[in-house]
Amino acid sequence: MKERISIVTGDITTQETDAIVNAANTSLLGGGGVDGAIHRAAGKQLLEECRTLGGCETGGAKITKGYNLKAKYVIHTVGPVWNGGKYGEREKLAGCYKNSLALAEKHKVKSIAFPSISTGIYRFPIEEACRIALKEIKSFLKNNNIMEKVVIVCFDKNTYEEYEKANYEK
Ligand code: AR6
Repeated sequence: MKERISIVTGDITTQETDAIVNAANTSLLGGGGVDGAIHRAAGKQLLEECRTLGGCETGGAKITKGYNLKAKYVIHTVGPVWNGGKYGEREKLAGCYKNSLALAEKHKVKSIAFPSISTGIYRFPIEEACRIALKEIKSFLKNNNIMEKVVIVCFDKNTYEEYEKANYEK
């Protein structure tokens, strides 16, 4: 199990996995943070395809092609904005991982890279976000033998350390 999960620091747009996950917003029409970086790297055809999708609910996921990226697919998911934890934020964040991985499975994706969903502009507390992410990834891998690699791409050292810590907790 642990050998199928890797935690790295870096830029998700350069990952060579079959799919990369985008931490988008409900419009799916681009934004700042990792979303902006993915749209810049993929090229304007990505936005054109996103326009046809009709947005996405928080916790949901939709798939597009990767265009100029090395990844064949981009899975766009919408994390919750943290508002103190009483608005179903944890369940919605878990939904991002569950629904992204289910879509990946449907498209026979063998390797996937995730950013740290919701812990940037959306302010989800990092420690709890890491635990939720790893719990969902591990429970998916337990029941799926096609997925060879799940990479968690951390943009900064603190995020990396928090995921490493959460990964060795259990
Ligand atoms: N590669 C990997 N991780 C990155 C990259 C990158 N190139 N760039 C930033 N991160 P955020 P959110 C990290 O804010 O909190 C957008 O405007 C970043 O350091 O991108 O889910 C959307 O359109 C942080 O650790 O996503 C939404 O409106 C993590 O990715 C909103 O932001 C997530 O930070 C979504 O907010």
